[in-house]
Amino acid sequence: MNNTRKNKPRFFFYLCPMRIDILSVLPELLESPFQHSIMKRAQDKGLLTIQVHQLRKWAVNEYGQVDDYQYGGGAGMVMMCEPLAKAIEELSSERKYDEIIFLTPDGETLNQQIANTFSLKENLLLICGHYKGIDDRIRQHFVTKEISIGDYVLSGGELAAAVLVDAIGRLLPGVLNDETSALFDSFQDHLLAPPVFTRPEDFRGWKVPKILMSGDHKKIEEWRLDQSLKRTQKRRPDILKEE
Ligand code: 6GU
Repeated sequence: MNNTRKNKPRFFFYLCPMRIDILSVLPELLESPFQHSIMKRAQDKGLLTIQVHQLRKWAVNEYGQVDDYQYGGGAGMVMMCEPLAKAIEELSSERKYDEIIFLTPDGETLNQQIANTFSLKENLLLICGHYKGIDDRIRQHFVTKEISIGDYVLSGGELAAAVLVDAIGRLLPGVLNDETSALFDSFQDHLLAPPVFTRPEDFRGWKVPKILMSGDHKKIEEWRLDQSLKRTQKRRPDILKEE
């Protein structure tokens, strides 16, 4: 059984933050994304620890080599077994990972449900690939999940890792100001979010829907649900759940 938050008493949420380790040859790419806004708050509150590790620390030689030509020929380098295996084994000796996730365009496409599931874990290890990818034996023997962030190719897994960490981090209890707000996100209930408005009531003659000013909370909720449904039907009929 994986070690999940599910079976723990609620106060453990605060004593037992999530930890995410990330293996990368470009750790600099992952500095800024977690130093602002909600990801910063999650870390400041002690709810999330993110540790980025330079894979070259486990390089095969003094030149910092972590990649090599691929067997069978062809352009592009492949990330070698040894640095990855050593890194994964060393990190795994310090804590037990619930999942070892490889970011790759041929992985399972990330969606809200996957983010929700990962947000219940305690320790995640993310592996960012580069070049032509990583030696397949690492995928076979260490990796437990392979995740893509969409059907397009990025030059490395770092930006995808940043997306995944953000999607997970904001779901951790206590991270969002108004904890209920993640419940009303687009995709959380198979619906897109309704349109939102703020001051002024009239901008260049473009008016805010009257119902939102009515103070009738029941009517407003009905209107929002109706807007969500219409939006989803029009834009994303594929996510509408049949109930
Ligand atoms: Cl996870 N990695 C790379 N390199 N490209 C991607 C991706 C991941 N997801 C979509 N494109």
